[in-house]
Amino acid sequence: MLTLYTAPGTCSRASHIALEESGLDFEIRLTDLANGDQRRPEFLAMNPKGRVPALTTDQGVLTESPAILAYIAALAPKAMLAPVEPFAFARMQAFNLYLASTVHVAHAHGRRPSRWSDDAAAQASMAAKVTQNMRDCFALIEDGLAQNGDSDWVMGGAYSVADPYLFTLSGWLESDGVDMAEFPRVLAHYERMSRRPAVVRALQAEGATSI
Ligand SMILES: N[C@@H](CCC(=O)N[C@@H](CS)C(=O)NCC(=O)O)C(=O)O
Repeated sequence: MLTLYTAPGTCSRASHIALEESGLDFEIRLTDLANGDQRRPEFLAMNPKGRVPALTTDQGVLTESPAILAYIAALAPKAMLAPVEPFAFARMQAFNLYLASTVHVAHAHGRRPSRWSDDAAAQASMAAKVTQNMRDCFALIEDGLAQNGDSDWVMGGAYSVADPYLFTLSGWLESDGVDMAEFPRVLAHYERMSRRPAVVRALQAEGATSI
């Protein structure tokens, strides 16, 4: 059995949507980050990183969104959630790793600057850069989407696990001070994703009242 530890509105939403798309049997454990669930001993015994997402499997625990997303795609080949051709698969991984290592980290400087400095002025200074950094990241993503021709999806061909991942991080733009309308292709992708039944189911399970 697969169990996803997830928290509403966080990066773990991408893995949750991918599981909904996959047709696999799974359950979710909602983790209350504001309440410190992720720092409780029972959570840390499962995932010492103290973060979501974490996916428990019969073979052990998986962490890191790009790894979980690729695993879900590999486990459910019939759902066709990742390209099979090696170069296309590597390109999807490059996109997902950019979201994890650059876009997510840019966002986190606003929410959790204490990860990088104890100095209040340095924290404020880092937080002040979030809007511009997110805008720069999404300008790059928008340019990438522009090269997709008629495709509705991030990788330019079929839907893949890159789509719920982009959808999830696009959802952070407003709180980071960026109007998604600055990026028409990102906005159209977000709206398209919002209509997918798997996305609606995942958000309902999170208890989100609106998208
Ligand atoms: N590199 C990890 C990052 C995971 C992460 O930072 N998750 C956040 C939510 S978006 C979290 O659990 N934060 C809780 C905390 O920092 O205490 C990934 O991509 O999955």
